[in-house]
Formats: sequence, structure tokens, C-alpha cells
Amino acid sequence: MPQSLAHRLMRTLAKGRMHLTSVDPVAHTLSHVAEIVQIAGAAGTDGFLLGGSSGVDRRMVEAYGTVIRDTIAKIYPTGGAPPLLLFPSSVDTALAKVADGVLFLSLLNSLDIQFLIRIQAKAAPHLRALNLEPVGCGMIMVEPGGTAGSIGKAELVPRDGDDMAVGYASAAEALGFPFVYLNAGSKSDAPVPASMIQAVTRAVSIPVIVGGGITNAERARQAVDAGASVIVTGTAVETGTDIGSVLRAIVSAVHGVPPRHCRASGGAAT
Ligand code: 1GP
Repeated sequence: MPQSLAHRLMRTLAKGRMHLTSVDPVAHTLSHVAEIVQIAGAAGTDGFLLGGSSGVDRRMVEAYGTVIRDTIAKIYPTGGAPPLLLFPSSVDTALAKVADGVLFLSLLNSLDIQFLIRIQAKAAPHLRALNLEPVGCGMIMVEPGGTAGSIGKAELVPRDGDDMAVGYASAAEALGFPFVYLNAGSKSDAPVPASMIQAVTRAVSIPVIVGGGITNAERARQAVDAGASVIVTGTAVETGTDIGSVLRAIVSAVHGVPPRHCRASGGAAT
């Protein structure tokens, strides 16, 4: 029987920290995206997220998802391929039958009930037909928050708001979310502060995903050293002349830190 996606992610996390490459269809031409996937695969990324904060519809997800899926299949013909998860800001318009699953987000510090539960309630009944396994994730937007913060009407966690972040993350764990995501927003000039990552990862035993503004190996290393289990980078594959070497350095910084033992992968958090 095939392993569930959540189980696969937890098995990977039991062996080490993870790096996910986020692909925003708005930022790439369709012909460029196969190249990005090849570069990220060669750099050792552990999975792909497909989605963006605005301007992404179902047709784009279908087109880009198909290219990503086919490219992954070519790179890993004998198995062991990294998973593709949809990463929608709006799960009702940006789901398609092209991925292993969907990072099924609730934006916990949104002031708008749409982003907390209403969009999810519209989408959830269709997941089975779309063959998309949901991986539940409580998203917490941190200053500066970027487009996702403003579109999601987030009451951003201030950069010195460690206690507030701990509150949201602890609530996510208590509500049964298997993952929590601290997100400073794509293209943020300041990633989530290390002290906040440390406070949150000490407080919860579910894996903590961190993203937004992580554009180099030093920032990635700081986040994993502070306790992040999963690092997401998107902008790092959008600009610059040597995307491959930037990404290799980021992935190697992430993989260079031993696993953090999370509750779901067995044992107490360390
Ligand atoms: C945002 O975490 C992602 O949701 C990626 O952010 O584009 O800044 O890497 P960047």
C-alpha cells in the first residue's frame, strides 16, 4: 500500500531537515519552469510547492503542475522522487489533479474568516475527487508579511512578538495541525527572526516550516539552527545568474543540521 504523503514527509524529517522549493506560476514562464525543477532537483531539494498569493487560477496550476510533475518523473525514473504539493492562497480556485497533495492552510492570524476556514470548507469536499491528500498546516504571517500578509488580511505578528507567535503555534498544535508555518512573506527583506523560530520550536513538538525572505545559505542556516524543520525558498529560484549554486548552498545548509525529533515522527521534540 502506498505511504501517505504526511507519512513520507515525517519519514524524511526523521532523517534530517527539509528544503522545499516554492514555484509561483506568476514568476516563471511555462518553458522556464522545467529548468527550475531540474536545477532544484540537482541541488537536492526535498519537495516542491506550487502556488502564489495572487493571479493564480486553476488553469495555471494545471499547466505548471503538469510540467513540474513530468519533469520530476524524468529526473527520478526509478522512484524516490520529491513530492509536489499545491500551496494555494485560495484553495477554492487553485486546485487541480496534478500533485501528490496540498498544503491545506489556515491563515491563523487572518482577520477574515475566509482565510481561516471558509475557503477550506468549500474546497475540502472536492479533495478526494482531485486525488489530493491534504497536509494540514497552520500558517502564521510575521512582519513584514508581503503580499500574502496583505491579501490574507493578516494581523501580522510583530518582529518582536515571540509570545504572540508561540500562542498561535501552540494553538495550531492543540487544534491538531500536523505542521505550523512561520511566514515573513515572499520577497521579504527580513526573514522570520531566529529568536521567534527558537521560541516557537521550543514551545511546540510539531514540525515548524519557515519561509519568506530566505535567499541565501546564511539565512537558511540561521533558521534551521534556531529549530526550523522545513525551509521554503521561492525567490531564490526566480532571480540571479547562478540559481544552481545559490540553491545548492541553501540546501546543503539545511541538510547540514541534524534532524529535530518532532512528536509525529516519534519521541519528544529536541
Ligand atoms: C513564501 O515562503 C515562501 O510563502 C517563499 O518566500 O519567495 O521569499 O523565498 P520567498
